[in-house]
Amino acid sequence: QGYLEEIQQAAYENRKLLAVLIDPDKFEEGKASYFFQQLPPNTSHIFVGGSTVEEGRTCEVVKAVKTFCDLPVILFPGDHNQISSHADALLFLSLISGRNPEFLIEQQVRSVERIRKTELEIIPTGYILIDGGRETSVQKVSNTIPLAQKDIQQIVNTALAGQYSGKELIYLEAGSGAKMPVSPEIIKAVKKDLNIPVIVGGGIRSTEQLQLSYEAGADLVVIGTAFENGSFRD
Ligand code: 1GP
Repeated sequence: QGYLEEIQQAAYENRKLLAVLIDPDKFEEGKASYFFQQLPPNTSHIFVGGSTVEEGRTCEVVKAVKTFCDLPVILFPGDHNQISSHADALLFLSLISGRNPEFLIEQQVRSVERIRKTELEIIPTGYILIDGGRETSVQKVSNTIPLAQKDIQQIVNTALAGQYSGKELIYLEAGSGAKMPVSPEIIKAVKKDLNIPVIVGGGIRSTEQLQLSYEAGADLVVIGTAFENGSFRD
């Protein structure tokens, strides 16, 4: 079974998934053992990626992660340099909330030669940036304007346009370190109209926020910062 199929199956069975995001820029090998011991037992995936990562660093980090845990490692790349053959799968992201061709298609085209040298499973993913109450690095780096949380219909339409154009997953992103995560209302509305799994991430720092996202319909939640700095609240 492929990694996408596993996510689809879990979504179908309403089994909630949890990805812990590792930003290769912030990963410290010396603290890795402790970090992996602290992971919640229900962690289902490790995502690896960041907005700006030094070339070659992703590969080192993926290899290190593989020595500490058996969870599937899925790349969540901020640019075409962050592709490593040591990972298991790749979220082939297109920033469909933005209107910057660089992140709609240019980075994707530039990643192809690298991808062809790997056996990564490619998962077409529509990436939707939503205002998280502060300017996040994804907003800066992508030079795109996030969709306002109140524009629920526009968010739903963007997600549906993604589904119609063949994306297998939709990722609702408030940005790493967002002040406010994607609201349950948005998740609910998107989930209601879509028939592909929905990923939610950005600014989730507590069990309560995690549960609210799940209850609203998130199939997979991504948490980075709160686990990275040990501030996640039970
Ligand atoms: C960012 O959605 C992820 O791309 C996770 O965000 O670091 O705020 O958990 P946080």
